[in-house]
Amino acid sequence: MTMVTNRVVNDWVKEMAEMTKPDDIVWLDGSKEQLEQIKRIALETGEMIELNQEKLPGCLYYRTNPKDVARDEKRTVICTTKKEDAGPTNNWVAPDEMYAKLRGLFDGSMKGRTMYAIPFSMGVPGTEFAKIGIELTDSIYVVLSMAIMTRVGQEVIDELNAGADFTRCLHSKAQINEQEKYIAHFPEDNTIWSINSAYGGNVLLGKKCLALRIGSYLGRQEGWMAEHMLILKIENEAGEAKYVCGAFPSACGKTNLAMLTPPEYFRKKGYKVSTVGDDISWLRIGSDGRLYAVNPENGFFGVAPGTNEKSNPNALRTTHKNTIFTNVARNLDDNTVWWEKLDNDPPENGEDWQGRPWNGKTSSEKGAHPNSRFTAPAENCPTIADEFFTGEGVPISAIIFGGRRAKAEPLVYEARDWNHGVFMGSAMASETTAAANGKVGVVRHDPMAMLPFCGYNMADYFQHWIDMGKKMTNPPKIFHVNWFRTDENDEFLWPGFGDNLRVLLWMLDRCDGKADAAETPLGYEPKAEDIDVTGLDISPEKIEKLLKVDKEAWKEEVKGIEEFYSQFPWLPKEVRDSFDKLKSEVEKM
Ligand code: SAT
Ligand code: MN
Repeated sequence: MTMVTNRVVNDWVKEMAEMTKPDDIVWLDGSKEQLEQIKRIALETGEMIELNQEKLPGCLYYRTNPKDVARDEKRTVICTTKKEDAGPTNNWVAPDEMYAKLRGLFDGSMKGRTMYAIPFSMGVPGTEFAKIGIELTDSIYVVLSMAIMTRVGQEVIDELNAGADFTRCLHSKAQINEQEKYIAHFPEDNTIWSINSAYGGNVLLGKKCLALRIGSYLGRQEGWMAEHMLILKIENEAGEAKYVCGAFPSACGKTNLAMLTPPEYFRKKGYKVSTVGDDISWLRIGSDGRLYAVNPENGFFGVAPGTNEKSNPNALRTTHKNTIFTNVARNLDDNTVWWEKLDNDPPENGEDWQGRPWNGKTSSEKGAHPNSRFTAPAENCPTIADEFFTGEGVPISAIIFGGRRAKAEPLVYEARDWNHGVFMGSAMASETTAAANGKVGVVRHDPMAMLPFCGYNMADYFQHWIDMGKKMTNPPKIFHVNWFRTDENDEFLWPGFGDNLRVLLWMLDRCDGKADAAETPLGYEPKAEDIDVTGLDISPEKIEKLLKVDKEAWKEEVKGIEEFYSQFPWLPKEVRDSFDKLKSEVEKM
């Protein structure tokens, strides 16, 4: 391995090591041999557990501290010189103050440990989209996870030695003291410091911290977008490919949609769905005036519970080798893993996510934590698209916004134009999930699914969307979906999963000018007969219910949006105008 010769890099690593005082520093070269060696250390210390190597080759098991099981939004801060640059939806601390506090916490935090230096790329190195980072960490779990989730190694070192800029990422698990946990972003310095956590979203700093918070900040400066979006490729019977992006809050089915299995009727006709990404998109305008997207990640950090042969067989396949399982239940008889809804055969002789003896057949307690995860290489995915590997960007026909909403939100509607679509994204709300600490099932506004991930003022972010629209001659159409609407008995009205393709196909027909639609106060809706339900047992009345725009419910929605907007001293005029129009149209219903 060639050494890192870039002085800026070496000075920074030296400074961080002087503060954190590790026993030694190990640079990652991305080789299998080195990772294997590091893994052995984690197995020896008991930090990680090797699973059944016949059934789950290369797979490891990891447990976090029971108080450290999800992203922590309260402890996540954006440190900009001016408070208004972080905006009303972010926690803000002045950079000097935060650095001072964190220097105190990082002082000696790696004593007795090794500091690993991970050179990584988000995006395929050398492509227009790619960005480089270095994460310094004292956690082997982070090392092995980053080796799955990002592209680590020599190519990145070569770029650094050629003088490439990089995001400075520092992580120490320290004592996992929740009182002193911070995930701090310094966008003006291209720097992230995270301490006292060992849970994925807080510590795999390439993911939410770099690819979304710092990424969105850089995107605004440099004229591109970093979004919390999956990327899906859909091929029709003639083999023509189209690509869509979808923004949904955490744990609302992005991974399932990204790996969708078409219903049999469409499969037989020759439809094919492949996966480009399941969580993050970086988007740039191409020379043809269209919007192009890449997935900057190299793996999936997916929610385990609910993943099964029916809901997502592709995700299940993806996790059968070289995967790290976090906070799921263990089957001690054959040293494999289990989680709720995996199958109807929970282990009798098991261990729950906290390592306590657990009989899944008789216990009323959950075996896996609701936010337990798999960290799996994208290359394992049976439906991974070729375009994932080139990192060149795929042209996006449609952008989908969606949330988890029992009431009010119809199955699908289309924005009248880009600006109206930006409004729709800004007004999005969803029921909270176990992906973040806090109450579950409460409706909260989550614009573009970016509320926890936007690295700057959200009003500026809406403006950036509007500005990007002005630069595109052929922008994607924008849609809103809700797979989670329920009836009077709280039963889901729509089957979801693979059948979501039926809704996607209506959207793509709209993009081609081939499908009909009706005007509603929300935008264009399909008529019940416009959605192809061949092979699905669903009554036209149910579809009507799914599409219904209820005046009383929408009067409440309008109030909720108004209240959410009230925290912003200003909003783009285009967003305000769309809101005013919605409000008056709902009144007129
Ligand atoms: O824990 S992560 O932030 O990486 C996943 C998510 O919440 O979307
Ligand atoms: Mn996510």
